Amino acid sequence: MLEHQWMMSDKPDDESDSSVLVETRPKTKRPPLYKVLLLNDDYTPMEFVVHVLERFFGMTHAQAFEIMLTVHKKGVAVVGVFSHEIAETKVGQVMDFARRHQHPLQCTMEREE
Ligand code: TYC
Repeated sequence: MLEHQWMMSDKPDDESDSSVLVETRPKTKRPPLYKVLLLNDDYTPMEFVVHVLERFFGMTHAQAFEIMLTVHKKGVAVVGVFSHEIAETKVGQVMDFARRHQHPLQCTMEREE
């Protein structure tokens, strides 16, 4: 009785050619996150900034007061981290609210490393 030998590509579902089926790591990348920054200025009232942080960033009065003081002393602070779309919305809401109240408060966003 002759022994049968499988030859290259004569076997059903041949996976011996490494160029055909190679395990690759899934290339799914998480979407980047964006820091929303609040900037200090000399004119916006402290209570207005506290109100902004409560209203648009869901902070308690105590949290908002603490972050406001950090911005006042250090010049800038991260007030939240969001997807690009949510960060843009928050920046727009703060800038619009400040403009409507004629305060020079500035809010920007920055891509996280
Ligand atoms: N520096 C402002 C003042 O003394 C208060 C202030 C805090 C303004 C934070 C902006 O993002 C700000 N009235």
